Amino acid sequence: KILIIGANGQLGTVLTQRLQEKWGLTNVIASDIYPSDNFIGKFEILDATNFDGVQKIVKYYKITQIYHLAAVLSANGEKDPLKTWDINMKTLFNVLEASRLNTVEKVFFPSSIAVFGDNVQKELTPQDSILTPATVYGMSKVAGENWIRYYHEKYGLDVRSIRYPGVIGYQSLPGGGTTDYAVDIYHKVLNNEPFECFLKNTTTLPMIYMEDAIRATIELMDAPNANITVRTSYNLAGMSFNPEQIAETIQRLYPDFEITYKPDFRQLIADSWPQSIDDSCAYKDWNWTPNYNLDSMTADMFNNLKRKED
Ligand code: VAH
Repeated sequence: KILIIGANGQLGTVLTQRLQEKWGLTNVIASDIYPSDNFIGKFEILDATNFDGVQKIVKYYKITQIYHLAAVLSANGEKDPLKTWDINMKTLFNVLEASRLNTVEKVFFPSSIAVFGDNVQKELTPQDSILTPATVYGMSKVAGENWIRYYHEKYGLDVRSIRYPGVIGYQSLPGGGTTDYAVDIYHKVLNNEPFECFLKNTTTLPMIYMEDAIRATIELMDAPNANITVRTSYNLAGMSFNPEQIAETIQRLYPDFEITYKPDFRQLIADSWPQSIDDSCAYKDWNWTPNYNLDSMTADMFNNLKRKED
């Protein structure tokens, strides 16, 4: 039985559907802090900062895998630093303890390129870079990576993790990330609205299309235990682009689309992040390779967003 925590989130929404397809509706328990309208499948209201709440579900359903996808993201997280730290860490501790003390065999913990700070190689950032993140969200992911390695070393818990780049998808709206301009831009085009970008036109960031991000997650979790040599979190690369480049791919299809740039506090966060990622460990250990580039992502985004509107 699979438990997804944060099933209403940007990743959780899509991963839940994919896990239902893979394991069957009755074997997947989706959960979040608030209900999800017209959800198909098993759903539990769960505040994962409450240990008893997490353990109750793990015991009742005899959960064997947990995907912990609940967190306060980078930009939103800066509004209340100590609350962000508390939520991101307490939920992880509850997942790790409820897993160790019960039937859970595998745990997935999402990390992020937000773990990297100013003092790393910005191009093809190495897997074993020094981690001095600029945001509380990034700090909570660095701490989380060390805690999951600790639970693997001390208790033998099979916890696996990916440092996601900015994730772009049509299935869900993002919540408070620094890379979310690249999701919002597609919605603005289809609403015939001009787009004001909160990052500079030249801000290149590592990104990944939702289809690739979800496939990477499943492929990592399906890989033989012996192949996993990284027990903090795997670097993962999809593509890299800046606002000017994504606007160009869009203007090829929508010539009248207009973009203006009005950098805000999120520019400082983006400037502290890498421009591209070296994901050779993911390739070596579990054959990772992305399928989507900026053009094929843009085509797929519009095909699906327009279908949703029809
Ligand atoms: C954020 N979308 O912006 C998330 C992600 C790499 C970015 O961590 O916070």
